[in-house]
Amino acid sequence: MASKKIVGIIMGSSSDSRVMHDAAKILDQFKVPHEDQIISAHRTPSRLDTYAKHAEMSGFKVIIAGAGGAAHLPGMIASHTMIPVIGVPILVYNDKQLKKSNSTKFSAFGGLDSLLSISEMPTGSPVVTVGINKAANAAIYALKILANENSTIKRKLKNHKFEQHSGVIIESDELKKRGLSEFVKKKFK
Ligand code: RP5
Repeated sequence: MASKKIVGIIMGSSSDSRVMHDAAKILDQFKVPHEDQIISAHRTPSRLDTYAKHAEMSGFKVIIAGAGGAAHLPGMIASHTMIPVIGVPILVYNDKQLKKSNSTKFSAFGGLDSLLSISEMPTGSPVVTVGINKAANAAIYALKILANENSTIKRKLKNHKFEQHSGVIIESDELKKRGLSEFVKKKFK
């Protein structure tokens, strides 16, 4: 596939990067080039317009925008561009500390704040919204949009669906063979 970046991944803070990495992983798996940036709607407001112009000049076909809390980024970007925006509501992860720790910080309402902020855009500037922290789904949705014009991506998506189907059949056969008690013991040991 060509190396021209066709998807923009943006996030409101470096603390969103761990969640947004899930989107990058899927796009990488499908060999779809993407550009990743931090654009904060409240800390760098002047960059919103600049980024939207940059995205259009670059020929991005989709923008995936993740933000937590009041989560203005996806909606603000959508209001600045014709490019479809997929919003990822983030239940904030604190990975900003120099020393990596497993401790997490949560947005005040467990991500519901960002989910509503992103999905409840007033009529006129829609943002398609995935579930809380579901950056992988945002990437899959982006691929579906791209697949309208790209038969290679469409073929890979069909294969991805087939793999999901086969995965369930394989697990179901094993469950049937072992019985539920043994299956659970093995799967969650
Ligand atoms: C939002 O505020 C960001 O998208 C992030 O999810 C949240 C918290 O940001 P930090 O305080 O961790 O930078 O703008």
